[in-house]
Parts: sequence; structure tokens; C-alpha cells
Amino acid sequence: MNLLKMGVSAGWLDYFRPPENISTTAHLIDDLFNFTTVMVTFYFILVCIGLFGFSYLYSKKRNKTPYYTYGNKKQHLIVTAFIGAVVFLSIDLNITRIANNDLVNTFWKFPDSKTEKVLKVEVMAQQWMWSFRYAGPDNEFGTNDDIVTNNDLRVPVNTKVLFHLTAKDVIHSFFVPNVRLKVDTIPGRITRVWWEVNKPGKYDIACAEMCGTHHYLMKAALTVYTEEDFNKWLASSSLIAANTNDPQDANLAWGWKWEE
Ligand SMILES: [Cu+2]
Repeated sequence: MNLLKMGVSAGWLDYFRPPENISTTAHLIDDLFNFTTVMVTFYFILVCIGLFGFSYLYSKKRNKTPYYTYGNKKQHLIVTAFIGAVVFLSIDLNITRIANNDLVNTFWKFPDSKTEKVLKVEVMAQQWMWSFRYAGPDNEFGTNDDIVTNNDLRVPVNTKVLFHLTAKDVIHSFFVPNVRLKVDTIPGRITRVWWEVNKPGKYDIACAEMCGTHHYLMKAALTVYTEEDFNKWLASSSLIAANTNDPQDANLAWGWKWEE
């Protein structure tokens, strides 16, 4: 383990922080996470003040005669309902409101390849690996010039990437911590997700759905290239695909017609 090495470059607080944010939308998830943490901490402190404060105020020392109550008087019910409503309105309803806004205004606004530049990628999850498919020079999925990689996703920086995902066997979950993005891949169904990453580098992709004995090994690499490097990689991979893709190879035949 290189924990020591990491410890030198990173402060101990870094172990509590989420991984580096590399996308245009990750801050929305972080904001929601922080909001929830702050609100829950605030109410936790209030509850502690109440619990320990009343224990102190009504201790045996200060109250020689005990007072018995079932807490079922009208006044008690009103106070309880009021506190419950305040907690519900300030935490739950706000989380729902923020999450719904993020979904409608951002995560469900899928990029449209007719009006903007979009890289399309098909993803196939299976026990226990990830396969990625690019349409290749003919821009058609499921044809013999497709570029297919295993456990190796490469995308350009500052470009919207639209993923269509499915699974071969059981439910998996496509999880990219640096993008704060997680979407289930389901046999017989196509799920969609998009991102725009803004930092070249190497990152991790994991499976976030317990999918069998080797679930923990279901890891893929994400490489974010500059646009120039990506085009170079795409061109050389197209050449390799054209020369080596075997139409008889059943392992390559999982692609499907792309439908928006
Ligand atoms: Cu999995």
C-alpha cells in the first residue's frame, strides 16, 4: 500500500473528501450531499442539547418528587407534530426540491447530436467486466468497423459524451466517482447517462451493484484525453479495428442500433 506516499502529498482531511471533481455537473451532487450533511448535523446538535439539557434539568438531584407522564396530552401531540413538520419541511422537502431541479434542468437534459457535438458510446456490463463501443468511421453502431474496448474507456475533454448502457447477465451499476455519476445497467433494457468532463487524466470506473463473487474486481480505467490526443487515439484504433475485427467473432457482436 502506498498510504504513506499518499499521506505525504495529501493532508489527513483529504481522506474525508470526495475524489477530485472532474465534470461540469459533479458539484450539483456535492451540493446536495453537503446540504444533507449540514442539516442533519444541525438537528443532531439540537437533539443532543435537548437530551442532555433535559437530563440535567430534570435529574433526581433537582426533582425530588417524580412526575409521571405518557406524553399523550393534546399539548404534547401538537409540539411533537410541529417539530416533525419542521424537520420534514426543512430537510426532506428541500432535498426533494433540489434533486428534482437537478434532474429536470441538468441530468435529464440529454445532449442532442443533431444540434451539438456529442460523442456516443455504448456500454455493455457483464460478470465481471465493462465493454465500450464507439461507432467508428461510418458513425453506425453494430457494424464491423466499431471500436470495442474492454475495461478501457477513453473520452475527450470538454465534450459531451452520451452513454447508452445495458447488461448481459445481471444488474450492474456504472459508477464514476470523479464525475459523481452512477447508473444501473439492466439486462434487456437500455439506460442513458451523459457527462462533460473537464480535466484530462486517468480515473477509475467501478461497478456499484453487488453482481456476484467477483463484483469487487469489476473495475475499468477512464482516460480523459485532450481533443487532439483523443482524435489520434480514435484514428489509430479505427485502423486496428478495420484490420482485426472478425465478423465471425461472437464476442464482438453485442452492439445495437443507436436510438435517441
Ligand atoms: Cu457488476
